[in-house]
Amino acid sequence: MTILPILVAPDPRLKVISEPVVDVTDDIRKLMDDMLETMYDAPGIGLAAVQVGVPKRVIVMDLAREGEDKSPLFLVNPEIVEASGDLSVYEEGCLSLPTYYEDVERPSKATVTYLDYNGERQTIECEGLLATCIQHEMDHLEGVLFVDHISKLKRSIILRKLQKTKRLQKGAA
Ligand code: GNR
Ligand code: NI
Repeated sequence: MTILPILVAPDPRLKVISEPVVDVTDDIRKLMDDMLETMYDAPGIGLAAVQVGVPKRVIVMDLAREGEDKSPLFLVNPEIVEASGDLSVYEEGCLSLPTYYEDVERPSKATVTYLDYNGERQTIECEGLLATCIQHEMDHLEGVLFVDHISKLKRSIILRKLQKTKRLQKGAA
């Protein structure tokens, strides 16, 4: 398995709309294995393929806490088939927006269908952090980041600071 570099905003590759996967092949499974290792290393609770520069509709997640057994979830071509009218607010972070956290409001519950690691269709009912995380990851597949859900002022401050950090890192190298 390989730890892949994670793209950090602002980066035009994070705005690309990801393509559906035609078939869950060994190559897709290898991508999911590498993404999972990358996510655990980061560490994070979810990762979309586009965050490692692969614009395919592939997501890995693991909501297990430190000390608990790992429980990886692999979602290919996920679709929200139902979302609740009631919303909840969660303070979100993103590996592509390192060190920034903001409250985001989303449907509290969602029903999601997807293909699993073996290419079999699954349906899950999500609520709480799982619902938040799945919607956050599915946004990535549309080129959307959590900062796109907050005020324009907060968004531009965060993106400007990240741009500046990149400039300073380039200069130091
Ligand atoms: O690790 C992550 N934590 C997190 C916290 C609250 C809401 C969403 C997330 S997802 C994020 C990893 C990530 O950037 N996935 O795309
Ligand atoms: Ni993210």
